[in-house]
Amino acid sequence: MADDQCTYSLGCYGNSDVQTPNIDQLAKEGLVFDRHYNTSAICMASRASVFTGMYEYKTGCNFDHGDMHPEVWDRSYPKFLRKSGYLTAFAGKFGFEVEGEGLCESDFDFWGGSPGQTSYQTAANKSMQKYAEIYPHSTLSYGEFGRDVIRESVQRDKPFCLSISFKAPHRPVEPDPRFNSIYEGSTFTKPANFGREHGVHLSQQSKAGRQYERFTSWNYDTDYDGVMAKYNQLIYAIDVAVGMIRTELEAQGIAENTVIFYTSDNGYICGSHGYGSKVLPMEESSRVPLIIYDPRSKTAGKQERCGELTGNIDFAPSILDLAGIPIPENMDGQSLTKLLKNPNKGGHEQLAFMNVWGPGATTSLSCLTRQYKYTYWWYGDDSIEPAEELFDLKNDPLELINQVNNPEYVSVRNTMREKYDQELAKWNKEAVEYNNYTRYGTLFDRTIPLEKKDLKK
Ligand SMILES: [Ca+2]
Repeated sequence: MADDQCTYSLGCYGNSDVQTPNIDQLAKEGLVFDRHYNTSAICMASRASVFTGMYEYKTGCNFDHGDMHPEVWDRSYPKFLRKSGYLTAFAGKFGFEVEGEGLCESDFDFWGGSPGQTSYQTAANKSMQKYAEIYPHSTLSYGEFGRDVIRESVQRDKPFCLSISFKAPHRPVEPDPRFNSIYEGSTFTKPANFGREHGVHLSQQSKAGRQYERFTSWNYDTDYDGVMAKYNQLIYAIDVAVGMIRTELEAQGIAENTVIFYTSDNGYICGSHGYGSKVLPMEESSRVPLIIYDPRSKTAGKQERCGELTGNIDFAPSILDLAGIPIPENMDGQSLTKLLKNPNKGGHEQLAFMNVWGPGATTSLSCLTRQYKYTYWWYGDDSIEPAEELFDLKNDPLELINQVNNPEYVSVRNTMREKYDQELAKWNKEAVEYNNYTRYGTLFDRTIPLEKKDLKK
């Protein structure tokens, strides 16, 4: 799992300006998902959902909100797998802490994890120091950690579950200098929705956070090629690490019996609509790469793609399913293994997307279906009115036209409002009562007037 990697940063997702040969090869051999979303597009909350298969309002875990509670962690995929006899391994950015247990190091047989944002300096990541001499930059150190886990598991003749959470390409911009030549002097094609002129139709609320000013303060407007060269260089090293791991699986003779997932914890807006960074519900930040390679599946080697709706809440149930462990009912996600057999049948009818981090104005709830995305921006003040966005992603994948006031979309809008209300009802019913989640049941309610909402963050 990468950190802050946008979908359009890989050859297998249509970018011909980048070099990602190992991930592209994985895509060729596996199944590529074209509509995979992180239901919260921010590091901490997304990782909590990945581990537990639940929406953020049930993990109760995000920056500004609080740590995960131990009873939530107890139902995470590493805990279930270890109980079932798997060796468990984790390296990189864990992303959250569990109350009273910290990083849960003792739940893993192999530990290369680190607190907080971790460091690109391998020597600064305590659990990874033994790799620092050969791999002073952390990205390749995680590849080497992976190789060690694979070797050791084979020696012990035990099944294993290895989770690597790369720091790359998250800021600070510190790529491994050994790859400085890869994109030297390169130019990169801007996305077709790049720039402020493609953001005028987006809500005022979405412009109230730091994502809007970062279009200029992070130089997407003035130095797009320079910024993207460094970003893509960070991803290039992940690609090399993926190659290291796959080579070791082959060398140990277990490549035909090992399933690989490749994804990112959230997407990244690199100047689309005149924004930068993540968090917001737009495609660039909420949608991420997902490749699953199961050498035993029917789709393996057929270069197929999956256009069904999937989410980060699906990882835990999928991993349990692959291991033959029953999926607990508290999980919101579903196993993706059926899609590995038939990529045209399955996935979600609808998914929620949420942001409850950052300034109150930028908090919002969205409902996604196979074709549409509806967002309710509840916030208002002297200059901003509550707003709705409706995008027809099938006919407008770049989100260039907000259809919410288009008479031709009245019936779609009404249906999407209903589906949104269903997602909100789930929130009201199931949100944890701690860490400040229940108040959003009122804030996100379309039918409660603004003056009855508590605007204080
Ligand atoms: Ca992230």
